[in-house]
Amino acid sequence: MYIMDDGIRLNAKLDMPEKHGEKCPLVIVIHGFTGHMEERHITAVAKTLNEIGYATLRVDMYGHGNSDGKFENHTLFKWLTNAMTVIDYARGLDFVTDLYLCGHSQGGMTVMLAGAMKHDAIQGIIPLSPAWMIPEGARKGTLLGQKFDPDHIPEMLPAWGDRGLNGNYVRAAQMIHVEEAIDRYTGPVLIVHGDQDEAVPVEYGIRAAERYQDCKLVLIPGDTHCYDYHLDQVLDAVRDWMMKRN
Ligand code: FER
Repeated sequence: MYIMDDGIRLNAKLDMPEKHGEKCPLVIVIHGFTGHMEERHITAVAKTLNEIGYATLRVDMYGHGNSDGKFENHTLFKWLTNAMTVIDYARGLDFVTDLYLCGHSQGGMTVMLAGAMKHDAIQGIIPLSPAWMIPEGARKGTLLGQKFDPDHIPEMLPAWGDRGLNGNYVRAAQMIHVEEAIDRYTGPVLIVHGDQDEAVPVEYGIRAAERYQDCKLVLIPGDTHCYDYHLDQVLDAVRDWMMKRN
């Protein structure tokens, strides 16, 4: 299924809970940078939510998975407008009661920002290992393990593997201030972060949790960015927190 965002097709998959009545709550689930909706940790989180009565809407964001747009042309601005469109789509579904946002890494930062922008439309957010050091890195000139002059951004940056990334990604990221989004969102938050995260230092999960008004933080000892060792503990954290809300 595709959700249209101003001419861009966003590949999306709706999974209903195992047991449900006419209506149920729904969680939008967003992958990270270079990721997609079929990644192991993304499908596992969605399945866990489906088991406890939540529908899930997994989405491939601009330039990722089977959505339109080129990876090299994606920016956080594009992901944010994607997220707002997907939230509006979900709110328009007849069966949806409450609405939650869950995202991993760059998708985690996206739900922090979209949660602030759409705070009146959602009941809670779950940033998983949120990569909210990206704007800071863009301003300092350190991203993707590379250094560049933040005042003279290259046209293209070499990104993961053989993929390049347009310098406009960095320009957009430089203008984003996640602290403002944290302060603006006063609803409930669950942050989960592995303390051996090699891509997003765990300190970012801790700092965000301290700054949010109403946040539960679950640290996973020994785990990595994509939860290679203890995905089950991530799922337990999400299940425990969401069970109390439904
Ligand atoms: C970076 C480190 C991590 C970066 C992006 C990420 C664009 C995002 C990771 C993810 O979403 O999984 O330097 O630069």
